[in-house]
Amino acid sequence: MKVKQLDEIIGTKDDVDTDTWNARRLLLRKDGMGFSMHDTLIKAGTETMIWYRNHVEAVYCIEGEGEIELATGEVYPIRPGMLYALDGHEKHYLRANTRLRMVCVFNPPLTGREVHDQDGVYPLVEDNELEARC
Ligand code: 9YT
Repeated sequence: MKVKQLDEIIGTKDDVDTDTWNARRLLLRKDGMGFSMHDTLIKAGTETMIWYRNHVEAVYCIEGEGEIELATGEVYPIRPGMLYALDGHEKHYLRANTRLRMVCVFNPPLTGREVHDQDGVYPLVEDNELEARC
């Protein structure tokens, strides 16, 4: 069994900060669970275009207020207790009215360094590439 504390992740390479979000990656592919789990802060007043073309993601809001808008135009408010599961690789906009704190789970698991490209996509890291990177 593994035990981790958020405090031990903050400030390390598994604490990934961008203009619009800050993902504290608690479990990654290297942990061998088959998914990754992140405690992610979405910065207040931001909008992020996201498209997990290579992953499914479940997101559970534990703090803050915001919304998710799908490419179809459907808008869902986000508040504590709201979960969304992107089981169809939906392209979306994530907006934070106040700072959002989200628990995010990805399958396949992130390896750790991923940030969105210009299309909002995280690359899929294959086994052979991972070995080359490590
Ligand atoms: C909710 C969401 O997708 N935020 C972007 C960051 C991502 N969850 C991550 O890498 O932790």
